[in-house]
Amino acid sequence: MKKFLALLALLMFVSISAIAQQALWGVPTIISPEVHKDKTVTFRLNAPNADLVQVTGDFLPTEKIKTPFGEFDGPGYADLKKNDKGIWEYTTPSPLAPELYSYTFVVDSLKMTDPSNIYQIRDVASVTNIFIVPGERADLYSVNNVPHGTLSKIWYNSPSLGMNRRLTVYTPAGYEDSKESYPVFYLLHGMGGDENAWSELGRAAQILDNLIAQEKAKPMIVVMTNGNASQEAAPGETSAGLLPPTTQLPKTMDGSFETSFPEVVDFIDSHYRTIPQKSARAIAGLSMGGFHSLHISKEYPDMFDYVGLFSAAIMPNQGVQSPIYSDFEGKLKKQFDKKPALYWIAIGNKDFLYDANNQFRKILDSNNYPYEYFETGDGHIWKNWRIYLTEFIPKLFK
Ligand code: FER
Repeated sequence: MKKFLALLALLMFVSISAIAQQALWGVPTIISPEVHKDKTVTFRLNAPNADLVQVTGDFLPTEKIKTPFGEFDGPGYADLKKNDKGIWEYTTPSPLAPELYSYTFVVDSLKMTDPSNIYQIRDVASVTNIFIVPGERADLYSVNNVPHGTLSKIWYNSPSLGMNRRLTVYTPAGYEDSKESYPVFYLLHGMGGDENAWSELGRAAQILDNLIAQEKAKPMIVVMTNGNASQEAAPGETSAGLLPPTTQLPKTMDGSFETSFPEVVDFIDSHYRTIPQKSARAIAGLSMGGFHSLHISKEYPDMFDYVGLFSAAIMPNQGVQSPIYSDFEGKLKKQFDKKPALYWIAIGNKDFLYDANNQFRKILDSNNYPYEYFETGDGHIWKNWRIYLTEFIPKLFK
């Protein structure tokens, strides 16, 4: 009997541990990437049978790539070298500037993420690894030892779009225990993005935590919408199942999202402790989200005192019909007659929307509408949008 009980106990232990320990043995045995003290970085991949291992990412000098929008500078490539243990390795020849970088490996022409690096993010339909070279502005992208805000995923009802839709909402540290009311910043993503984009690719929560802790930003609520009017939520977060992400969604940039936007503001003002007035509301977005911010802020000129266009698309595509886009200059005049506290335009000098932004600025200039302009290098990339966010937030709610 004793023997039987001991056997039973052993069997139970083995079966429980088989369930409990299935992931315990997956700890990587090599370190990749390794960010050295001198800010050079080493990438490693254990692939003894591979013939060619490369790393591609935005830390490398750019190369020309073909896209549906034309030819642009894209992430460059570097070859790894195999050592006698079958481990491929590449160390950057010089220190990298502080920044959040993304990369993948290419193994015998197969693009793959780094199995030693669990830190991955999705950008539209691509997944890449990330690493941070610390220092300067990049320290705003790291989780630091400061009070942290809360990120919530919350559903609101949109009668005009006919569905419940998901928002990501950042409430600043202390929100839960305070009785205060806060200003609200609506932060909008680009094409192929969703309500997750700014918190994941844009490091919005880290940037806000850090700027608020440094007293460079007012504590604020930040609402990250889903700007795809045909979508309830990010891919995989709806009853439609684990759909592949796409930029080709119905109702893209056709006026539907702009028309529905007051429903978001009403929901936020009725569910959070907000200061429900123009002087305490900001709206900004990247690319399609900049386009949305431009058109929403001029459609509802009493709603937002602070407007940010980050690498924004400006005009609707040809053939798009919506009252939202009619009387462009007349509505702009109404908006600027009401003297917004800040109209802020930022773009990289290699962005495919650079010329469109110049033309828009000419319209503003010729009417003497005041705005601030911030130009960076590079093109239509997340590095720029994180920079713009860190520049824009300290200007809000002064
Ligand atoms: C366009 C220019 C820019 C356009 C879309 C964009 C659909 C948006 C790009 C982005 O959000 O990254 O003409 O047409």
